[in-house]
Amino acid sequence: MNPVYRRASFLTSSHQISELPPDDGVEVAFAGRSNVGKSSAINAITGIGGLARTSRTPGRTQQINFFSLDAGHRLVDLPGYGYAKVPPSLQRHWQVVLDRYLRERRCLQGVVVVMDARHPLKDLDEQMLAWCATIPLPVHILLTKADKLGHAESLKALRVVSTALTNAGQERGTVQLFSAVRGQGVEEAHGCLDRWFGW
Ligand SMILES: Nc1nc2c(ncn2[C@@H]2O[C@H](COP(=O)(O)OP(=O)(O)O)[C@@H](O)[C@H]2O)c(=O)[nH]1
Ligand SMILES: [Mg+2]
Repeated sequence: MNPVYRRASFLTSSHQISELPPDDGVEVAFAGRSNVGKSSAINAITGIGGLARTSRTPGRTQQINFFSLDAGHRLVDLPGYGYAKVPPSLQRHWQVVLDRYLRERRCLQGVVVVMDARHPLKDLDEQMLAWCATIPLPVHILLTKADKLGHAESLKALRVVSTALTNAGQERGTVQLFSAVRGQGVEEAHGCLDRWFGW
């Protein structure tokens, strides 16, 4: 493992587009439904347990959290989409912020879309994939909580999501199984991030 992941540290949180840190270096953002396991994935990938705050309660991450690996490389924990209990006005706010972040951020090199391996491809996940294809930004899918699935079900999830990537116009998109609990798939995720960061 590239030791730089273990050197990750919290940089800043942004609530508005105007608060984003300078648009330089390279960023990789983690997107996904609320409570799917984005923050846990960032912790597993960096090997730092408490780096990104995780929560049993959905809808908690209502800011964009930036983590520096080194001076020019950042991981970004995006607010989760699709949590019904977030007030509509706040949902709209985040939709606009996410939309602008993904579309306008020049240093953004790729999006890791985190989905629950047990039920991937919810409507908003499909929209996210289709939307990323229009930018166009490379997408890597983590099918997380794979510890909850048997072998056959995991393989089926991989197959279904690969097909969906192709259908969404993301022929070069990639997908893998992941478990923050077991540390499964961390090396494979590093492989993708290393490519995007140019290492
Ligand atoms: N079994 C299992 N639970 C997980 C995994 N990743 C996250 N969780 C749990 O899912 C919940 C939400 O995780 P969190 O990372 O906060 O989700 P986020 O809202 O997408 O950032 C927490 O209770 C985590 O402990 C995983 O790989 N396996
Ligand atoms: Mg989170």
